[in-house]
Amino acid sequence: MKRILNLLTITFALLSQLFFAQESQTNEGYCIVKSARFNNYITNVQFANINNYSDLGTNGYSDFTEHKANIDSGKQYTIKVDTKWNHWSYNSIQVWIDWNADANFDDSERVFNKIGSGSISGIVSVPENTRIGVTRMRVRYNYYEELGPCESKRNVRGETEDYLIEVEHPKRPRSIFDASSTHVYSNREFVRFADRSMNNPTSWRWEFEGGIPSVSTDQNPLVRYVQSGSYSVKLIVENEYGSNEITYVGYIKVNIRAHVNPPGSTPTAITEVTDTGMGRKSAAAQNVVVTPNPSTNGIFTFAFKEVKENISFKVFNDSGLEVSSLNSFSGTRAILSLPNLQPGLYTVQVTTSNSADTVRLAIQ
Ligand SMILES: [Ca+2]
Ligand SMILES: [Ca+2]
Repeated sequence: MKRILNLLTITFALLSQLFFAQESQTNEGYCIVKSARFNNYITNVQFANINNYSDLGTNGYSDFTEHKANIDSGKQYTIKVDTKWNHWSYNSIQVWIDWNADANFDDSERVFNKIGSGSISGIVSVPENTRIGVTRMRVRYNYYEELGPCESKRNVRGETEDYLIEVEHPKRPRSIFDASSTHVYSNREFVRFADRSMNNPTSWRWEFEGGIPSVSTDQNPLVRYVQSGSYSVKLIVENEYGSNEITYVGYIKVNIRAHVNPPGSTPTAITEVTDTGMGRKSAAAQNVVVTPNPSTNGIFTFAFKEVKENISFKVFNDSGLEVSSLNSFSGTRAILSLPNLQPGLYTVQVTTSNSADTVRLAIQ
C-alpha cells in the first residue's frame, strides 16, 4: 500500500512538473501563466473600446491581442470585468499595462486591483508622459488570492487574458469629414469633400475609390465620379502628435443617368471659354446670342450681353429628355460642344444668377 502511495506521489509530482514546465512559455516575450482549476473564469472585459466576451481559455490563458484599446495619455478609463460565477465573494481582478513595452509587467505597472463579488469595475489612469505606442495589457482573475502577473500556483482557480493597448497623444488629430453631396447623378457633378477633423491636422491624404482624382492631398478636394456604383472614401490626417485615419465605406452613391452618356459614347463636352471681351454687347437685345445655329458639327458659341455668374446649361432633345448639362461658371462667352448628338432640334435652358433663357438649337 505504501508503495502504491509512493507511486501515486511520484506520478503526481511528474504531472505537476509537466504542467508547470509549460509556464516558461512566452508569447511575444511575455510570460504565459496557467491556472490549474478552472471552475471560474473571465467572461467579459470592458476597457476603452474593448468589450470582449469569452469562455475559458486553454489552460486558463487567452491571447486576445487581436483586440486593441485606444487610450490617450493623461486620461482615465473605466475597466469592468465579469466572471462566470460573479456572485462569489473574494473574486480577485488585477490588471497590468506594460507602459514601457519591455515585455515585463512590473509592480509599478499594476493599474487595477480589486477583490469582491459581482461585476468588478474601477478606473485606470494613464500616466501623463507615458510612452506613445502599442503595448500589452494583462487581465488576471484568481479566486481568493492575488497572484503576480507571471505567477502560477497549483489549485488556484483563475484565468488570464492578454490584450493590446495603443497609447496615443491627446492632441493627435481625429479624422472626420463630410461631402457637399453623397449622391451623384451626373459625371459632370463635382463633390466637394470637407475636412472636419479635430485637433488641427497639418496634412491630409484622401483616397477616393472610383473618383477622379483617386488621391488628393488637398484639405478640401473636389472630386468627380464617372461610373455608377457605391464608393468608399478614406481620409488620413496628421499633425506633430500623430496621425489618424477613417474610411467611410460606400459613402458616395453614384447613379449616372444612362441617357446623358450612352455606353460607349464619348462624354459630351461643354467647354468654358475665358471672357475675351468680344461679347456682342450691342448686337442684340436678347440676353444671349448663339452662333452658328444651325450647326453642322454640334458646336455652338453662346455670347452673353454682360458677364454672367453661375451659368448653367441643360440640353433636352425633342422628346424632352435631358441629354447634357453643365453647372456653374461665369464669363461672357461659352462654347457648347455636342458632337455626339444626332442631327435634330434641341432645347437648351440657359440659367444664370439673374436670367433664364430657352434657346432652340438645330444640328444638321
Ligand atoms: Ca475568458
Ligand atoms: Ca514593463
